[in-house]
Amino acid sequence: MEKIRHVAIIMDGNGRWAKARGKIRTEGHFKGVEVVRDIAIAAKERGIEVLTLYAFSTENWKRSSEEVGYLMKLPALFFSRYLKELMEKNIRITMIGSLDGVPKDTAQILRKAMEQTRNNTAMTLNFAMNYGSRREITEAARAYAAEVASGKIANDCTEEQFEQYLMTAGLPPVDLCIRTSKEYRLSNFLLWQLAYAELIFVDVLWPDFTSDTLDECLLEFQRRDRRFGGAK
Ligand code: V0D
Repeated sequence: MEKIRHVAIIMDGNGRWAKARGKIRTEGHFKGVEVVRDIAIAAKERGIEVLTLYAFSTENWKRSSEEVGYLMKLPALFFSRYLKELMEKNIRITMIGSLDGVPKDTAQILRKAMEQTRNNTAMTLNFAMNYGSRREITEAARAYAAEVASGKIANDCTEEQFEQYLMTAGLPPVDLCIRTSKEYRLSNFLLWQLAYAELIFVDVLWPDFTSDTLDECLLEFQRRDRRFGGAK
């Protein structure tokens, strides 16, 4: 049994879930928040060290202002309901992406939750917020170039050194990426980090995703032979 340290999830299908029930899209997002809590707890119980969830992409700003406005209130809803429990369960909240453009009150709530949980050690619940992988890599390249230009370092970095400029620096490598809702794309999520990860696409809408679905994915991961391109 290979240990799974880091799981990433593209949480898709909230709109479709709502539509199928004659509800509006935001009702799917609302249900999705509860599922985030359930899957975070389940992941912790299974010994996963880091769970990275794609909450809001740099492309999501193109949605209607009503929907964006609603989505931006969900972190506050999430923490008002679950921060106490996350503290009790010793879960640390971190973020990748950028708080630029995020409403001030929401950004403040996110910073406060990170600050309050930063010494927790049971699991890291890492939210990708206003995140895009190409932007992440571009910014890493700029930061690296700036250090070379200022003479701090030589222009001879390896992959291992370059990775230290990505927002996931310090986290274990991603072992498994799950995408829900029958979409078969990475949608600008963790492009560098998923180079050797197992990819699992499940025909379950995010609001219907349960700890049993997670267990099926973890079983499928164990069935696959991970060779990292070697002959073994
Ligand atoms: C809607 C399904 C939790 C995906 C899950 C801002 C789309 C529910 C958070 C959250 C969203 C984010 C950061 C944080 C704590 C909680 C969240 C968004 C959307 C977009 F620190 N659920 N959730 N954020 N949805």
